[in-house]
Amino acid sequence: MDRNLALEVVRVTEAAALASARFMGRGDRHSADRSAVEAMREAFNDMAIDGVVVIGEGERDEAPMLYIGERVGRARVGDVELEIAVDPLEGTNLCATGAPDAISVIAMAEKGRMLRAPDTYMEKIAVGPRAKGAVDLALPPGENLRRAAEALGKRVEEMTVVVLDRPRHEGLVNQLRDEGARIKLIGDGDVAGAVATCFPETGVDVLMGVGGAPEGVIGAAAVRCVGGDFQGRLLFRNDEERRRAREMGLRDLERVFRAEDLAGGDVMFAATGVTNGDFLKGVRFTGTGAHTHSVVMRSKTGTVRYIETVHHFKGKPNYGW
Ligand code: VTB
Repeated sequence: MDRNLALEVVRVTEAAALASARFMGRGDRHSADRSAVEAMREAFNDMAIDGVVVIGEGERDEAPMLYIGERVGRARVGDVELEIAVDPLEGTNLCATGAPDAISVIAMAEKGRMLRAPDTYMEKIAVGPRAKGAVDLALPPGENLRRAAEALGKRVEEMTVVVLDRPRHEGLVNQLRDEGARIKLIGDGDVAGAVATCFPETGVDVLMGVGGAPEGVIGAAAVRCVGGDFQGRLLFRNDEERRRAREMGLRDLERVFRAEDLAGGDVMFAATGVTNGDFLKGVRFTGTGAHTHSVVMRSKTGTVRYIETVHHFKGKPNYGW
């Protein structure tokens, strides 16, 4: 994957972040999401790739754009063929309420290397590079916590585990509390939670619990870029979900997926902050433009680039901001 794509992909997440940030705290998550989707779709047209959306806004008949199977990018002769996972606004409620850690994200992989994840739940565990190999989704949460703590050279009481704040996590949260761990309950956005485990300055050590499967693929791509560990197992609510998973080509529905199974080969990950977060600053409007804060990383080299951009709205393509 051409390294020059790193800058191009950031333009696309920036466009979506700028558009949705207009709706921060306005209590309207649908408009925030729609504006992010529209801006991202439009910004893709300028990108020198021949991409296909593998993880997107839904099936073709339920999403007007960025649907699964949609071709995106300039698609000229010679443009690289890529599989793309998008979440134009990860954390729609976070944006609608002005809560931290709403981001706009894209992950890209070589053709054939990204899992077609059904829109089901996924049980996940993520840790940063220093704890890679120490955890195993098949083990109980307490055991994983202790193993990760040992790998990081910390006491369990010094560990911070990110968990989505959902009733389904009551048992998990109780177990972690019994172990003595510190817990950060988040309203939404477990992609940002997975990414945070790889960056010690966030203070986050482990992500655990059940979130969306599509977000699992994006989180795995991110974690792979920096050598962290991500494992996921699909969870189905009913037979209809199982049927759809089989239809999408999955055979072993109980399987624990490793990061490489979710997003293999060369992958690239880019995110732009919408609201201020542990890892990225949110969009700040200035009157004549805006400042954005993004990260882009590649698995091939492990390079992590932070990009702070000063946008002047005069004379720029207008994606709805
Ligand atoms: C998580 C979270 C997302 O969905 O994947 C979650 O990271 C799982 O679904 O931001 P539930 O809301 O049903 O728990 C989101 O909250 C939204 O896609």
